[in-house]
Amino acid sequence: MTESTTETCLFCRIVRGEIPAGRLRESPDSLAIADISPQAPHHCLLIPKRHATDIGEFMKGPRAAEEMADLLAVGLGLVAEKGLSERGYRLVVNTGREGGQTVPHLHIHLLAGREMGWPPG
Ligand code: IU
Repeated sequence: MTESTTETCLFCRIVRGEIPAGRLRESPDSLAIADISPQAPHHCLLIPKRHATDIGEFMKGPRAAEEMADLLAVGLGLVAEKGLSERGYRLVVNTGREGGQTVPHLHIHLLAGREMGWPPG
């Protein structure tokens, strides 16, 4: 699915402001929100405004490289703002069923503030 937006997608609805969320940072192409069920002291979601179900679909877009760079820049802005780089942090893209993806709109998890295990569960 590569439409720019959808009526029913949860994250498209958050981007449009139809569903409230803890909006942390925004650019014309990207939105960062606080995860509703945080798995670490800092748990944000970096969401591209253009709808794509996963990273494979997203990267087919004509401006994908630019949009992805912007999404990461928004995330790194949060890293700087919250002072996370010294202790470290983790970026995660769950993809598909076995990858643990539950919301079918690409998003990058930004997790920080506790010791992370490896491998992830
Ligand atoms: P996942 O990688 O697709 O499993 O991540 C989806 C995330 O979206 C997950 O961490 C949820 O807690 C989060 N989330 C949210 O922030 N707000 C919501 O209304 C819903 C899910 I539903």
